Amino acid sequence: MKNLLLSTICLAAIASCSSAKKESVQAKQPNIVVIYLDDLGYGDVSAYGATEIKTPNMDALANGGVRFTNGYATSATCTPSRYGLLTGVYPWRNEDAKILPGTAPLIIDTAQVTIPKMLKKKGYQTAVVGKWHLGLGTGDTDWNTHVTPGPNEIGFDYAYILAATQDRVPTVYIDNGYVDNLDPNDPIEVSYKHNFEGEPTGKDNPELTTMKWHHGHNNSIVNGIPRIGFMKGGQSAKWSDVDMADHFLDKAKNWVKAHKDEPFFLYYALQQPHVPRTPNPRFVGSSGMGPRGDAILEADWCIGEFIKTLDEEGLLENTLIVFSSDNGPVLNDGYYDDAVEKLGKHRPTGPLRGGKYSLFEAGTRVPFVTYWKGKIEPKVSDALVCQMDLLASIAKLVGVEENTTDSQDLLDVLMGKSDEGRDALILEATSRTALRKGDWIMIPPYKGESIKELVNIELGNAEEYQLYNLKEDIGQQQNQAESKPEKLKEMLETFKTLRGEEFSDIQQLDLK
Ligand code: NG6
Ligand code: CA
Repeated sequence: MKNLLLSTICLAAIASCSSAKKESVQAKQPNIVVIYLDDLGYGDVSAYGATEIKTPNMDALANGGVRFTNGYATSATCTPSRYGLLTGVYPWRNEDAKILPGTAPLIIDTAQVTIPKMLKKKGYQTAVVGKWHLGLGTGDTDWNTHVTPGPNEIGFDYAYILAATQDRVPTVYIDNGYVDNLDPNDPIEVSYKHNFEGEPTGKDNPELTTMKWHHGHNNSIVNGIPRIGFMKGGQSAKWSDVDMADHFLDKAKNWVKAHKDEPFFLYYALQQPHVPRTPNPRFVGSSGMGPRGDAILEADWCIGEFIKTLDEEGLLENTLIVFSSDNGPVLNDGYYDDAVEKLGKHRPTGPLRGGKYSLFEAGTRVPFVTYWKGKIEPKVSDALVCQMDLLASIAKLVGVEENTTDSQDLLDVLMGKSDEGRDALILEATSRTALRKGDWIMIPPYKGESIKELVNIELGNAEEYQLYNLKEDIGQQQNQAESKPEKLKEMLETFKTLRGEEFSDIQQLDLK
């Protein structure tokens, strides 16, 4: 009898324990992963129509989830887009949200709401692995001590990053605020103003370079590649460019494995296919398109390996994956690397006009996919969505109250349950702004073509207003500003309301 009682108690205990376990598994908040590429174009992915390049792992996400055809980065360059993504705030509200040098201070206020900070309230583990480019420190950074504030201070528990871009110094990894592998006897010095005595540069020592610069990129030489900015010391800490993709992939995979039992948010920010394009030798020649194509295939492989890890760890059914790019494509972004010469029939912009830096569509309209195995049904959505909307949508997903003005809760759209996207969106390209509303885009007059010739991209500047119907004219060939004055007026009024009166380019607008 006593035995029976004991075993009944035992059984009950086991049952309650296993049901508690089940409950905790069921109640576990979904993981969220943002896979973010650098300069990947709308037309660079085969699921988005590329025919000369095959990206099976990006395609698996795009064809197995919601593939947005009107998905936007906030901006046509990196820093502002990343700012918009993480804070849910239009980057033009922050005058520092412009392409930053490697020495720039952190541009996100440590009191500001960010996706990782918001998720911390719900007990998430949070990490960034890859490209940062949102500034570090408070200015005048000493790279030999704790570099702070940075990602750890805006909500990331773990941050393994490169400070700015692959083409900017310091060319070292930063592990939770400390330069990885730094030898204290060989301290790092960094300057964007002057070279350090005796240090070779791309400009003066072309014989030491293995990659040739075309414009900019003629300062310190690291691994044979001339960079933007000057750097001295830190020899043991310098990254290996050709191993960067594998290195970040390992960090991302290991972090996920270590946190698989907690809800997690990972911002996996790959560096490809930004310049300098340095695919690992395994990928050299794989695309037939030179380093740019090879770097895209390398990134595709990384994504596949990363997804495999989620699968092996049994995490895919409980993980929302967002895949996108920070801005549109560019071929020659400052190095001679055959991107132009070996392009063949490939069109990195797809059917869109412009490219990186441009107010035309290819600047900001990017591959944008949401994937969640078993939760999101495959579909193609034409809804207007922006990366800035992830903050409010994720808030809804995990049940946090956040007051947001710019970021819109589009969770149902991201989950493929609704096609009601945004009504309107301000797009930004190197401090100029335009309005997308419904099927229309209005670009105010802007002057200046400074980088146009160098990168061979139309920036979208014109002396007159431009108004295009993107549904009928995705390539932006028919300017209807003159023939549709009523539409133009309506667009200008919305633009003015959304941007606010205080902005200088608004004051120049002719609102007759
Ligand atoms: C530009 C660089 C370009 C690239 C870009 C930032 C020159 C001439 N050009 O200033 O190579 O680094 O900044 O790209 O230096 S982004 O994707 O990070 O915005
Ligand atoms: Ca970029």
